[in-house]
Amino acid sequence: MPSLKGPGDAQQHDGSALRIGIVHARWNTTIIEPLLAGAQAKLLASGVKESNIIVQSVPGSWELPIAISKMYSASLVQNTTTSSLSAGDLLGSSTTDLTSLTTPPSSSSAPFDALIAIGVLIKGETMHFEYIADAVSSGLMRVQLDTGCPIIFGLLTVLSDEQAMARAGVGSGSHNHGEDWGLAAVELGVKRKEWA
Ligand code: DLZ
Repeated sequence: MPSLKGPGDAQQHDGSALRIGIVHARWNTTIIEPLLAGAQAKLLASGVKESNIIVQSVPGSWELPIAISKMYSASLVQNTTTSSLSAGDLLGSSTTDLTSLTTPPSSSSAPFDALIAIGVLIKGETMHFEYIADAVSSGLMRVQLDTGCPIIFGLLTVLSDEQAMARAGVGSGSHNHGEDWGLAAVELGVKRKEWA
């Protein structure tokens, strides 16, 4: 019997004309890595060119909204000037680790069609989880509505390591939610062009 959860039957969308940005937190790296790989795999499988997938990292999920916001506005600057300014230049070295750029520089200077924010919050003994989950969710939604750029919500908010692994495709029978986020980015990127 098919699962009640999930986005339903996968829609096929051609991502070959899209430029997609990913910002991921480094906190809980062992869970982040398969999620990131799953998202990248589905972007590539949908036809997004490797050179049009830009990946940056930040220390933790708290930093995702500002990094996503700056990454998007930097791509607008790139598109409207002949400057060689990179998204990382605007983000500033104090908040991002540019050495973690895991893909070659983009061949395109077009604005991003969609962005994916990836983070993993695992509940601990304090209120940290609640504050960060709430603020990051609101922050990402704000950037999405303010810019009109789809921001895919790749923030796992889980109560245990086991729940995190089950959602990152780690272990038998588990499902990698990063794959769903990659497909969602392509779908929203294509639809955004249609809505324009
Ligand atoms: C501090 C903190 C804690 C306790 N837990 C997490 C977590 O589970 N997942 C995550 O992505 N980040 C966590 N952080 C780090 C914060 O997001 C942030 O990077 C720091 O507070 C610095 O602003």
